[in-house]
Amino acid sequence: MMIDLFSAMAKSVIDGDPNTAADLARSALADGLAAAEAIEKGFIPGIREVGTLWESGEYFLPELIASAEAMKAAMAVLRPALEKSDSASKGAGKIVIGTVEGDIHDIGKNLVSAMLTANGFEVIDLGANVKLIDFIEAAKASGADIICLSALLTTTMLGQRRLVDLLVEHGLRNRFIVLVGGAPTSREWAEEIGADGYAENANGAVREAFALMSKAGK
Ligand code: B12
Repeated sequence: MMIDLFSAMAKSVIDGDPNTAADLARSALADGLAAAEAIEKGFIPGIREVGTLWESGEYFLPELIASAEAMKAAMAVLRPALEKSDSASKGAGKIVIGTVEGDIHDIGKNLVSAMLTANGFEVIDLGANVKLIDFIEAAKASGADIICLSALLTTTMLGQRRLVDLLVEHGLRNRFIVLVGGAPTSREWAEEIGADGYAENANGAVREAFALMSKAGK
């Protein structure tokens, strides 16, 4: 049963068991399950639960790290399938993405990156803990349309504001679309800091990226 499979996926992340997580991901693909569905209905609920267990003091850093490893093991199996574009919309635009400096959370950013790739965007992924100036340099060098900034900490989300300010200081604000996301951020936050867009999840990021591209006449 599918429900059992999804809860086994969630459990493998909660238990911090990368081998089981990868096995479940592999067998899901073999059974014809869509990678996106396995992630959304199986693995993400698992890592969310881990966040709750951490918040309530039941999980400590070692458990958090083990769970993140399990999540990554599943993603490593699922990401190639996720990125296999239906190629209807190649050349949707060029995107530079990364998690801002001081922040090493990259699971959500990787998911956003994979979904954008799957939808025809050319994605330059700078990784996590990325210096703000490096986003700007990479965007300039590649002629990117959009800069995507991920932040998972209330402290590092301030880097998103700083990036927008830096673009203004460099006279580049009109050259790039800025799209922000990550658990502590919101549409209100995006508006407050003068970013162009915000999305709550990876599918939303794809929708928002397309909408912002057409709004900018690109
Ligand atoms: C896994 C995890 C870790 C892993 C990260 C592994 C990795 N490689 O990513 C490890 C163990 C390393 C870790 C470390 C820490 N963590 Co942590 N971590 C989490 C946890 C449990 C899950 C995050 C996650 O992967 N979620 C799943 C993904 C799929 O969701 P997501 O990241 O939100 O991304 C989605 C959306 O936000 C959106 N999105 C994301 N990025 C972008 C970008 C754009 C442009 C767009 C449009 C959309 C978008 O789309 C994504 C897909 O749907 C969260 C709990 C939580 N509720 O978020 C805490 C959490 C983020 N961590 C927290 C903390 C405190 C820490 C530490 C400081 C702990 C410590 N004391 O050392 C360190 C920070 C180290 C650092 N400097 O960065 C806090 C942050 C509190 C705060 N408000 O600031 C949280 C919220 C836990 C908590 N409730 O207290 N963590």
